[in-house]
Amino acid sequence: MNERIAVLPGDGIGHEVVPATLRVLDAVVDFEYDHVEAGDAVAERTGAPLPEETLEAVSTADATLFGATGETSADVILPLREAVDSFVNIRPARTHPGVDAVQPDTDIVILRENTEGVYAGIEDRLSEDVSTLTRLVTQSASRRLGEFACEYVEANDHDGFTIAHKNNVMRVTDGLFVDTIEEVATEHGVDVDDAYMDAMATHLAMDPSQYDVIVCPNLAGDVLSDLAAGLVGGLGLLPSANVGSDRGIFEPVHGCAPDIAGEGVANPAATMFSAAMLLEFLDYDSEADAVRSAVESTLEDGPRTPDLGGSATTDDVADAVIDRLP
Ligand code: GGG
Repeated sequence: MNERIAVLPGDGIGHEVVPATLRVLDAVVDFEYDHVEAGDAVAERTGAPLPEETLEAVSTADATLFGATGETSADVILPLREAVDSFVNIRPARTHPGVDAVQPDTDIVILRENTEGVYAGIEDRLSEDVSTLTRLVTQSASRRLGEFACEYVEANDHDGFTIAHKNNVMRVTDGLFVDTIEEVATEHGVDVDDAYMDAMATHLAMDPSQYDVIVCPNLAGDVLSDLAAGLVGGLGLLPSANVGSDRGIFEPVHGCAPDIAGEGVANPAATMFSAAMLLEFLDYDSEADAVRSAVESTLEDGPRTPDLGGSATTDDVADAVIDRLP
């Protein structure tokens, strides 16, 4: 039976990079698509950003290809991640031959905790003057992330991982996060070290080669991955996989880019790399390799969108990628 993929472009350039990526997917697999909607435009039209049928489609699909949302991100992507029990967001950042990079030696993978931290949504407005945010860190989520990190480094031949944290300030929450993950790494015999996330940001900007796999809390992962995108050529290049026990949501790291939305010039590479991660997740390994190689080859000497210094359209890039598939 064909895999059933929920397709959710979201807002802005999501409506450009997702269709371009579906053309590439259609050239290598025969999936059944369930087209659904959510985001700012849906909220404006209906009053609610995440329709029930979208939640249902994503909760039951084999995987979801997601574009981007804007103002309603918290109301869309956070419940969707919860719906597929996605406890980790995998965000690889590496340089690509032919693409100018601030740091050409970047090859890191960020494993971002995906359910809690300051993104748990526990915020309050206590008075005109005072607002609060509760930072949730549990031993169970930290353990689950630690287990995943150990299995990930073992399966992908990494030497170990570095935990990014701020346990000198957030002593209780990041204390629990670091202690739990270190304990799991010791149980697995996996090498682990740690770094303060602020110092890590400086190290990443100056010499990213000192890091390989980084395991971090939710907000730190969101910020560090955008920093990593800046090192390798921009947000148009970074994919991500929200992985749960048996479902996943695959999305570019970038947002809906209202400044260029509608012009047809958004870089689809991040979404295409995300589609390659989706294929891998569903065990279509050779198709994943084919898509990844075709996108790499296009980045190296094919048409480029304006973010990479070219004048090609999103569809020109998709055409070139499809031409380079085996
Ligand atoms: N496709 C990525 C996207 O829509 N990003 C918007 C955003 O703010 N995401 C928050 C998050 O990744 O937690």
